[in-house]
Amino acid sequence: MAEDILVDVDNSEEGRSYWDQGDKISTSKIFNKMGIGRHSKKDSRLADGWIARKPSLYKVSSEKRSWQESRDSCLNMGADLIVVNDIEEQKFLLPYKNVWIGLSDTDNEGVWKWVDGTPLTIKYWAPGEPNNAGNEDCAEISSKAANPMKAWNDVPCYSSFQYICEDHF
Ligand code: 2F8
Ligand code: CA
Repeated sequence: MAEDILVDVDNSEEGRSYWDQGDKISTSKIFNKMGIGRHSKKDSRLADGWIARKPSLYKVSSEKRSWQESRDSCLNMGADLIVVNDIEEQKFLLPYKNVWIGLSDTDNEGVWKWVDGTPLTIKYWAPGEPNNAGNEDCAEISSKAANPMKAWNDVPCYSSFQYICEDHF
């Protein structure tokens, strides 16, 4: 947030100023009056196709990448891969298949970790997963799961999938 300072009002162009000559006005009031205050990060994200679901914003990629390249893409946008914190967030994922989520066990086989460092507590693995069938260290939403609420699957991190970035309001 820019520093809010008091400035002198220049009323030299008659009829064009909102304030009287000699007034002191704060820059935040000027920006609000000009509409600049409405151009928040959230607004520009929404204009760019991000989906709002409090307290987060999500962007579903159109392109496919490896897990790490997907994560880097999210980080480059000031976000990260999605962290599924509760059942409501898992429900939000229902329409999306074959997308990366921010979960991996690359650092320590069998110890699944979210990108934000939170431990894996609630889990929505498909039956029999994660099975590490051929060095599978990254998690996707499987398109083959019978129950979409139990659909996570571990796959090789070099696999190419779409991905979901998450940012917070
Ligand atoms: O592509 C790897 C993927 O292959 C199968 O799913 C189609 C495995 N599922 C079962 O063995 C039930 C996945 O575990 C594996 O990740
Ligand atoms: Ca698997």
